[in-house]
Amino acid sequence: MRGVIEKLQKARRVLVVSHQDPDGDALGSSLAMGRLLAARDAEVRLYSAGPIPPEYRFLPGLELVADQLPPAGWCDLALLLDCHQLKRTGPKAAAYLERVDKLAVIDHHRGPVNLDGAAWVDPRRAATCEMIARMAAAAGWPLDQETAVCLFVGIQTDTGSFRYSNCTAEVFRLAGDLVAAGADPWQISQEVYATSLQRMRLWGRVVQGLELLAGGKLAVGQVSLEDLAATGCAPEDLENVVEGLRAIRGVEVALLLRQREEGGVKISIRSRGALDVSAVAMALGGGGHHNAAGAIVDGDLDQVRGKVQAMLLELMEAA
Ligand SMILES: [Mn+2]
Repeated sequence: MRGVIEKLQKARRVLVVSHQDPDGDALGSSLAMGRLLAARDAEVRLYSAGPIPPEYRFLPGLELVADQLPPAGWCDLALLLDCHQLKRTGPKAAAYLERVDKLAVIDHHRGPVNLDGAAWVDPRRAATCEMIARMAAAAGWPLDQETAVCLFVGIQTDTGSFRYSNCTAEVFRLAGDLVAAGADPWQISQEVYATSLQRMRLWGRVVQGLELLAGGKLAVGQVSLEDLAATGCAPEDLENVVEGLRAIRGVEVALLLRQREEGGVKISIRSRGALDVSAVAMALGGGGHHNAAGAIVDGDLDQVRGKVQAMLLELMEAA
């Protein structure tokens, strides 16, 4: 953390980059960091390859998050948030970051860290926003209300609304500080958990086709391009669906597969308790956490489904 604070204190022009398909933590941490740096008179650009899910459009300053990179050589520091692999930022940003001299990282995902620069990667932390809240306190940087809202959203969404096992006493304390600084949990929750008729219809399709395997311990759902087209949904409308599958009593692992327009299949895996699904995701070129992981896998829906199902069944048998 100290190394990152030092780099941030010296930097005058900072490019903040989070991962592709940003979630509440990626967007919340980018916007909060942008505000904290601007308050210290640094020039800041925020980049995300998108798409930005509609439930986060209320975040203060969201219009500053662009899928446009500054001219080469603009920044004296690039800060990678909520990921620590260049490829997670999307092809455009990854190529750009290859050529940046100074890099810093704040992230809580598992996986090998082989980046030069100040990398603060701590998989024990529930959210990148939790890390930034701790860093701001350690550095003595005050939080205004907007920053508190952004950090609260990241912590709230990455803990499944304060339900997951990553939600420690310290996370509750930090969240309490953010509420005291002006983050309103009810107002924020109304925005973050609002749904739509299209989404409900997509949910219906996933549930209709849902399969329970291994005596009800493995739930597998899938979404084809046709499902998206028929319901008028976009890929980002699937946020929280896989968590819903895991919530079925008796299910230990939930797998959601989504056919991608760009080719290949996006898989999201969730587990309960001791079952570590990040290893399966990593073996497929992805990553994540103990109980929540994902990857993009080449192949069509049936092929990828068969392959990943087999890997998960093996993992569950070994456990
Ligand atoms: Mn996160």
